[in-house]
Amino acid sequence: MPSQGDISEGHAGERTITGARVVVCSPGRNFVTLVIETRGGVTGIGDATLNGRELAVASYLEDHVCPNLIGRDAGRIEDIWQFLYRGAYWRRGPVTMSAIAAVDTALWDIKAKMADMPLYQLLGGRSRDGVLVYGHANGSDIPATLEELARYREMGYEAVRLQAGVPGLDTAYGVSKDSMFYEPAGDALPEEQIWDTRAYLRFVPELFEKAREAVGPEVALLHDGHHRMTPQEAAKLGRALEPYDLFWLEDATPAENQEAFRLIRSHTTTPLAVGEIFNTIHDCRTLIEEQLIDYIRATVVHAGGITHLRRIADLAGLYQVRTGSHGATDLSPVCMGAALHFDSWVPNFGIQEYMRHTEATDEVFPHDYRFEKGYLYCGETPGHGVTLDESLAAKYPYEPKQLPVARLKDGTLWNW
Ligand code: EZ4
Ligand code: CO
Repeated sequence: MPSQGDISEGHAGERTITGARVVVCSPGRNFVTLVIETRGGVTGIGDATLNGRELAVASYLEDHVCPNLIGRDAGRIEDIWQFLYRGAYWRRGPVTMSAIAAVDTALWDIKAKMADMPLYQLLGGRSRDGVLVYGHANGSDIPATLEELARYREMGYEAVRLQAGVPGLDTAYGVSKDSMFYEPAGDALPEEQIWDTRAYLRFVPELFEKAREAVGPEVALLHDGHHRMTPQEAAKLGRALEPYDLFWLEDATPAENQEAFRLIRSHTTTPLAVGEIFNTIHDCRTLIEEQLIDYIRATVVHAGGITHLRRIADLAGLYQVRTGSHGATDLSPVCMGAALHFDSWVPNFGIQEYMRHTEATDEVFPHDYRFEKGYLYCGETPGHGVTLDESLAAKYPYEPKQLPVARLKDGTLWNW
């Protein structure tokens, strides 16, 4: 491979990629991790988890990406990114972009370790001391949700997302049996849930009215519409929630049609967040350039790694759109570690989602980030600060699990 220039850059032999392999494990839920090894002995890891479609990314990496990495210079992060993006011919998509993200994250980990610096230093250094996070309070009804909210306040959270069971519906997005570890991916085949938007719209304003009464004006309160409303319904909800001063209303309507947000935006001042399922800058270009949203939720693992997320954040910064990265538990601690370095640097940071991983997950992925009084702090270990205990991971083999689906009362398939 003559074009890689690994002779001209000194010490390049040390950086030559000698191994790339995928580890799939399920310490409570499935995670896909890419491990890249270099001749000099430095290794890096990247998260490649795509909830409910894990093995597609594992195969994409094992069968199509890893063979392309061997012999390349691990220091050429940008060139490898471009090679994997343009070189596949087939661009974009969650499987491709999660695979690229895993490579990118592992290479940034390696570069930072070789520089003997925490990753945020390579991005330009800290813009802030700690990363404001929001936790998830959920309950089967309003009192149960408010109890959870109080529990998060006791733990020190300054920002809390509220989701509650809707009267008349047996199940609702965001509400589970074990509230501390809400995990939507359940069975090998999708659970079917029933959805009724009108029942939901009648209920949600009351939830936030009571929550605001309970916690006062300062606490940031968030809500996730999870793609279920039409633009008109979302506009109506945004307006109804204005008195309760939400930090954001997330995924108010599906966003394949970015222009759909014009209608919502023209009717409400409730801040809007979207983007957890986006995988490239093209998914949010109109949303950002027309200032149709306030927060972009793309994250390291599903949006092409640090290299691409930085491009999205820089575009967003031009339009006063801030970051609010996805941080559900189906993103592994590896993604969280990398995201916290990104968040510590990115000038237009807004907030970071943080659902606590289970103890089993934390043991499989030892990390140096820590939570204190509503903030997460990335550590000072060289790299992104997250490792993989492979022998422990081997004790938790892959388990087929998929996300639920939602249907309307008449059986029509809806957005979950
Ligand atoms: O449902 O990541 O804001 N957070 C979310 C998540 C998503 C899951 C899907 O795998 O919407 O809880
Ligand atoms: Co969401």
